[in-house]
Amino acid sequence: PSFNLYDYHTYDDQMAYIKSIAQQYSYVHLESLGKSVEGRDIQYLKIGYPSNRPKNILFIDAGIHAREWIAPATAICIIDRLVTNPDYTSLLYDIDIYVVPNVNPDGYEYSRTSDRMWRKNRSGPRQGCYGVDLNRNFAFKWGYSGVSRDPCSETYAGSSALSEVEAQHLAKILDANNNTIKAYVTLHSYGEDLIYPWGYAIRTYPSDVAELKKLAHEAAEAIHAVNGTRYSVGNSADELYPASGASDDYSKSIGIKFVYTFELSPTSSDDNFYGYGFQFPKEFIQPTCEETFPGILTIAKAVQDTN
Ligand code: 0X9
Ligand code: ZN
Repeated sequence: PSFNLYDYHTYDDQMAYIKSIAQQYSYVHLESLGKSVEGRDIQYLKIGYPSNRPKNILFIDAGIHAREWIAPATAICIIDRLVTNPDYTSLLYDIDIYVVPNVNPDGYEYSRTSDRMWRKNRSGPRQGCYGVDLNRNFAFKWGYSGVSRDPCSETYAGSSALSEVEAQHLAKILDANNNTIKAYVTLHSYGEDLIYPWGYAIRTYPSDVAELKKLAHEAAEAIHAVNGTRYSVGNSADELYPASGASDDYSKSIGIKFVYTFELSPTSSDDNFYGYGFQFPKEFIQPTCEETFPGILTIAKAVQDTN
């Protein structure tokens, strides 16, 4: 009742909010992926009406990187939009939408209370340093590019593929549903980019890249129509940089069709890396959610069309 969608919240408050949504709506269920390394429960929502046949799934996660606060805030706002608007009832009869608002609760809390620029999880220490970059820890081309073997680095890939419990939990649910998850969207910040695999090497694309690109452009167009924000669409390695072991490449490698990383606002052109890029004022949560939501709906409709 008192939850403000347009503010940044503690992890406990985020979880209390999604729990309250599950209690309020019969077609929403609260589940757990498992615990983080510090023992926080990584909870998520399954949104969709029951059906006799297996339903295809749009899987959304956020918060893999601790400091990217706009991502969990947007995920939670997307949940609110989906459940409070009756326009989406028929969509939710056709497909299920799973939303994990915060994959890395330990890192998020550390970013809130100790080091605003924290990116990794909080495992360790190793050589006196904490954390693995969860978006370098997945089991596809692990350690191949854009990673560090130094535990003190921001992009430390971990001691082995899936060494981290948070990555294990996410991989497990993706693996278990790889035939029915038709789209995987992972919310990050920042840059205003909508990027697709493969991310591990430049100019290296899945065989269905034309379809990925087409849907990405449709989603970017839907985003643009809201406030005029122009997302750059492209291959993640070409558009940003090569980096392997990320959750998007992993999802694509296990056969999920439409795989996207959203780098939410702000854009990188008008700020400084250690400035408000990650420290995006709460006033921007609402416009970011309002424009991201139709981008997500575009992908949800593509999942619906796979029926
Ligand atoms: O480097 C990352 O993990 C992502 N950018 S961020 O600024 N949020 O850290 C981009 C990941 C893109 N995907 C792959 N390289 N596979
Ligand atoms: Zn990120």
